[in-house]
Amino acid sequence: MASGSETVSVLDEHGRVRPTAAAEPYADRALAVPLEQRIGFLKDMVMTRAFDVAAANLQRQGHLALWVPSYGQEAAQVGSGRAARAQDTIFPAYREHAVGMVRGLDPMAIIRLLRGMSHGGWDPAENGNFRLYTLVIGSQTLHATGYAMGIQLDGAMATGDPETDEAVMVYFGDGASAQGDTNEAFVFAASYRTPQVFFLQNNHWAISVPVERQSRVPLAQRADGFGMPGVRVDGNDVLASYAVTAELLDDARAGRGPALIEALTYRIGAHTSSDDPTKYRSEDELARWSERDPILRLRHHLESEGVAAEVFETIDAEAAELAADVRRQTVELPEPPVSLMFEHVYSEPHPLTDAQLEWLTQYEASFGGAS
Ligand SMILES: Cc1ncc(C[n+]2csc(CCOP(=O)(O)OP(=O)(O)O)c2C)c(N)n1
Ligand SMILES: [Mg+2]
Repeated sequence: MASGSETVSVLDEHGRVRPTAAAEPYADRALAVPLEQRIGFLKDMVMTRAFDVAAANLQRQGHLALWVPSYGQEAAQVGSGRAARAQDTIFPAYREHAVGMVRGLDPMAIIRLLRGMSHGGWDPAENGNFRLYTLVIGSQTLHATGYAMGIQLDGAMATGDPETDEAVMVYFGDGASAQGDTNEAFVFAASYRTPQVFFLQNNHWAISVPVERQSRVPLAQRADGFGMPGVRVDGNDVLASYAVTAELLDDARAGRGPALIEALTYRIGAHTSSDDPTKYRSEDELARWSERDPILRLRHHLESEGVAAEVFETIDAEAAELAADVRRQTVELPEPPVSLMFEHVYSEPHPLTDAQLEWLTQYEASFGGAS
């Protein structure tokens, strides 16, 4: 059977434990996740959702230049993000807010980026090796593969020590799967057997282009042609997402080569705040996927495991607090000085940028107010 033709799922749509046939190699690992950790997954997902909704509203109120919603993709992101080890390096695209948060990134760093206040975002070394967002579709797959080749050259893998062996995980979308960069990254990764996992979130849309335009076969099957395993996972099932990623990252760290995961999920929100999805997708489709909300699924599962109502109430209250805090901090953000955009163009002072700064400073002063 070609890999990727079946979907790994452990929780069904109602949150019941019903592993599919394809889940067989991963089910033990998924079901061994202690209840406390499953509650932690729910908290990660609920916190990210609250952050995402607050940020989308802030954009609508004029406080952010742009917002890129993660709404609906929380299980794919939290499951995979929590499967990575501290020493692993993560290359996101631009929608992976949940992954950033589980790696310890202050969500205000994302806010500052999308308010246009910072020109990169954060220092990955101080933020869980969570590298910078990239809007150039698919480019991060090459960065990730290059980094993974570096790990190989450094001998920082396959030593047999799970505490220090490193791997890389790169996130990208169904649209990015059709980019040249991504396919070149697959070629290099497979032929050099780099220690990395390609985590493809198939959220069914690349802005207004449906996934059917990207491929005639399930995207996970593409891995076969490059010579690496491809696994299709139910991306709205956090336990499946966690178990498959943990397994394949272990393989990568141990020197057993790269793999492709296709996580089936759905972008419930707009592509970005500049997009109007009602122009190209049906209400029925949206309603069908809204019923498969990954947070509700995990919540139903935890309820059936006997988790008390107060636990959910506490999580919801903490999430509301985070959202309020993000709103408060955002409206209080100071305007950055106009000089900031010139400061990081070159590492040394440069006469051209100096002249431009001088001109802009005088121009701002011509309005009479403080610049
Ligand atoms: C190289 C490049 N081409 C085109 C674009 C414009 N663009 C921005 S997002 C996007 C769609 C990406 O879809 P997908 O990879 O499925 O990711 P998603 O946004 O669904 O998470 C495109 C074409 C871009 N940013 N970079
Ligand atoms: Mg997509």
